[in-house]
Amino acid sequence: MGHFLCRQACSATRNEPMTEQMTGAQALVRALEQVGVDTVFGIPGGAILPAYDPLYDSAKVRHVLVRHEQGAGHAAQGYAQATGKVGVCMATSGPGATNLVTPISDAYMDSVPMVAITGQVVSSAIGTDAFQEADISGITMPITKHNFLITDPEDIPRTIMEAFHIASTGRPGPVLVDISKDALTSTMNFQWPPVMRLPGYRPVTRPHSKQIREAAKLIIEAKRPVLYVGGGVHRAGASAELLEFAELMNIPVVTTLMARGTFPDSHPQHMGMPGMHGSVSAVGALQKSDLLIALGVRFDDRVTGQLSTFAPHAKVIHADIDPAEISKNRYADVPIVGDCKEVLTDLLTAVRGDGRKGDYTEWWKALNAYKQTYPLGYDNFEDGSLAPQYVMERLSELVGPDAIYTAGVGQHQMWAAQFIGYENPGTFINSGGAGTMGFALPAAMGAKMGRPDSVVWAIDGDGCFQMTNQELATCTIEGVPIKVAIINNGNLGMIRQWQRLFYNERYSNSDLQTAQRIPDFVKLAEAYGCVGLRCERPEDVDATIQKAMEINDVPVVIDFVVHQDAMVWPMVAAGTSNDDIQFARDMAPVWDGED
Ligand SMILES: Cc1ncc(C[n+]2csc(CCOP(=O)(O)OP(=O)(O)O)c2C)c(N)n1
Ligand SMILES: [Mg+2]
Repeated sequence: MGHFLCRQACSATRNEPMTEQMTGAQALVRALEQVGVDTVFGIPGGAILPAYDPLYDSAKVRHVLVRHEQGAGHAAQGYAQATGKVGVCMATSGPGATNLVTPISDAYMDSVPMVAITGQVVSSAIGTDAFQEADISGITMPITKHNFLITDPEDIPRTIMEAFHIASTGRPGPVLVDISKDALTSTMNFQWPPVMRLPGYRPVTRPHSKQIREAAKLIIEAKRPVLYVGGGVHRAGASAELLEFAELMNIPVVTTLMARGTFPDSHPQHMGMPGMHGSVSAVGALQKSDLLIALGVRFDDRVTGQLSTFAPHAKVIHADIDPAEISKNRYADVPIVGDCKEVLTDLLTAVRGDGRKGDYTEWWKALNAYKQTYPLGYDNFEDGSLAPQYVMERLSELVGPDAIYTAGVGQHQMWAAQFIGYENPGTFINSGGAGTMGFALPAAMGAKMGRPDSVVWAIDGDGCFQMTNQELATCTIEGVPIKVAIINNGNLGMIRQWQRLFYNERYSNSDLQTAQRIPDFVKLAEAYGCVGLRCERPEDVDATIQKAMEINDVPVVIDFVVHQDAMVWPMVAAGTSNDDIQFARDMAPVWDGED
């Protein structure tokens, strides 16, 4: 991501700095062009309106008019994750800006490079409860990597450059630029390139050689090492180095929800996804390990389960570009601050230099036994209704690993993580940290706009879909032919699952009544100018997917009507130990040495 900015900045470097008189609004658009922005998702309003006027003339920046600012934010996230560039969204002051809060917080949790630009009321009115005033920089202070309030137009070009630099370097994240209306309308001197003023912002990317040596020593001496791989490895673009290192050392790999595809699912060393709905083999590998090589991970509670019993026998090497992550949840015996690509490259050199390799014969025997004894599975229903997991398996088979998949949040998200085979980094885009319902559809739109040649499928829940489906209008009008697979179980399924397991089957407010076709998703799709398809029986799944694959001029929505009682297994109940994982209700694996 760093290259993106450098390339833009360098291309703007001339002998004479460019100086020109213009309005702050014109300067904003010019600065966006200079840093290489080609797509902005947003909705205009009073305070940001001055910026929309020069935007109308820009030949370089395409503005996509969304139907809700939340859609703009998630589209920017999808765009960023599909392209590796910074995603950009724009909104007006007050309610426009507050509608961006959810995607900003989502981007913060998942380290997505994003710049959000908001209009603010005129500077003389700030703090007076003026019409459509909200203190958006105050509101987003804890959920942005950095944020700015601009009231002087002269600050606009420099701040835009800084915002893109901060968003895309170090640990990526969202940056908010709030600009008062008078700063947009006043005249200023535009100079490019500006000089950034970011004293103290110097992310460390090169790992310390002493830490690398320590890590290499532990790895060579370990008996049961595991590579615990998170989203940071993908953000660093380090999949090739990961594969090389894992194969050289013959170490098993688990990929978190944010790292699906960073290591190929089909690889014999892949143990699966760890965590609350992870595979027994991945969870078992972590629990029985004597050394976690944790790369770009956060030791999130959804992965560790009860922290005090997580991987109890393991020493920890923890590499992350953000020093604040290290030893935050779990003590790191060998902390390494650095970019995962550089960490893996240096580790490769260190272990090659040493020449020794660990003997993991016993370890692999145990791991392969976990894999064979407890593969992912599911039940089909005797009444001939559709199992959602079967839909995922067929999508995986027919659509394949070259497509980009996005997901909402809930059971369908977990099934998409479990039953679709990912082979390529960045092909599963979902809301991991925040768990934001409504993420899938606008994120798919953004991903498709960033990578128009890729096939993009949104795997959505019937609940999630009802939160952001209005962006289908945007997709149809802007010519963004995404495909949406609604896993329609008629319920807030993940809520229903918890109520079934932990609340005595008291299904309080989780029945969406979608089974009565309110709304009718096929008609809704058609109302938005999309093709709507419905599939209710296993025997129709392949033909329906194939039909959707043949339509490439308009968005396609498939209403997969599935059984309401399908459950996500395995499961580690919240707050309990990973050792108590169940692969089906009241069914626990038998670990070595147990009866
Ligand atoms: C914005 C938001 N509100 C509430 C939740 C809590 N929540 C998590 S999963 C879920 C159910 C999602 O239902 P649906 O989209 O139908 O997916 P399913 O679990 O049925 O596959 C809810 C309400 C959330 N994650 N996000
Ligand atoms: Mg549902």
